[in-house]
Amino acid sequence: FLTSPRTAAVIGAPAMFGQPLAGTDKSPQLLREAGLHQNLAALGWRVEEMGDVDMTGPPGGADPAAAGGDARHSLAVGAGCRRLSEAVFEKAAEGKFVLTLGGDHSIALGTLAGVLRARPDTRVLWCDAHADINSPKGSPSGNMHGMPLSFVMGLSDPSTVRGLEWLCETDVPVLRPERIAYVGLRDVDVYERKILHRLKQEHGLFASTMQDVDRLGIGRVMELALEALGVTGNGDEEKGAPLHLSFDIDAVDPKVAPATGTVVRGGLNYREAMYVAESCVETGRLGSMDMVEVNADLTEPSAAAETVQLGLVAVASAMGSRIL
Ligand code: NNH
Ligand code: MN
Ligand code: MN
Ligand code: MN
Repeated sequence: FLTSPRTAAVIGAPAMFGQPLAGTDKSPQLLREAGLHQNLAALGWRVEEMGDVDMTGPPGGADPAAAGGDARHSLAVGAGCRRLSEAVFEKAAEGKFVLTLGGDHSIALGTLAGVLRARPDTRVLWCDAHADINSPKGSPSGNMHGMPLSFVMGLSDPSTVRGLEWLCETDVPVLRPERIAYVGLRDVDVYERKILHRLKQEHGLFASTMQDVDRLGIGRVMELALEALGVTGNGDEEKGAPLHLSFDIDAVDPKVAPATGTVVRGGLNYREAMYVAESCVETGRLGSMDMVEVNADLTEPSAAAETVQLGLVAVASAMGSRIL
């Protein structure tokens, strides 16, 4: 599926309407300024910078009426993700590695729609403290960064949410539960727990928690996750499904990644976070990645810079950076 080997398209998705805190919109630029392109070039990538997608809202401006309710700011989230999905689709279809810089995690609605349309066999590794599988009705917050998987997996009907109608009108295959694996979970809502239990029982969904990391170690957890996804990487580049890594920085412990909107203690340590990225690239199947939820406005500058740096090294690890 990577027919344009070693070419990475970098897409900025400066979204902030999937959650209430301003600042996630600055991350694409901060990641670039911290040296993203130089890092990727040093790893041997040809970098195609696509600039930022407009994630601010529908043409004609924001819709103040959409601020409240079950799916807050759905017009803005929907319009931005529609544009993002087109950009991701185009680059994925060109056979390039697609790196999307968020933005809050609602952008995964756009990246997954685009990558699934171009590469229908795609498997997803979701590295996050949260499950992001709330429905608009089930969500306690109404924040759409907690919902992208519900729509992409066909558990909520996009035609019922203003701004998301395009998702059912576009030829996007549904992401089946067998094709997603969670790592890092430790803050799951009541409604989400029901969904995850059902999907586990009925479809063998792989949903690991921090307790599994404690018990088995990150090495075994990633082995099981990739096995469940069927991307164990036997070196055959022709066969096997593509892998997408959606990396929410809040999967990492707040001591290591403090600059993010919904911190939850007890997360991945620095090496465990790198290991997730490293084991994804080692499959030889990784073709796209999101780096999301970095919010440099929420901490003092040095803590923010460290979080941006962590995002950068996680991307580098996923794109082939080696210790030896
Ligand atoms: N589950 C909560 C919600 O839906 C929090 C989601 N926050 C995230 N997700 N950062 O990754 O509102
Ligand atoms: Mn998330
Ligand atoms: Mn999260
Ligand atoms: Mn099934």
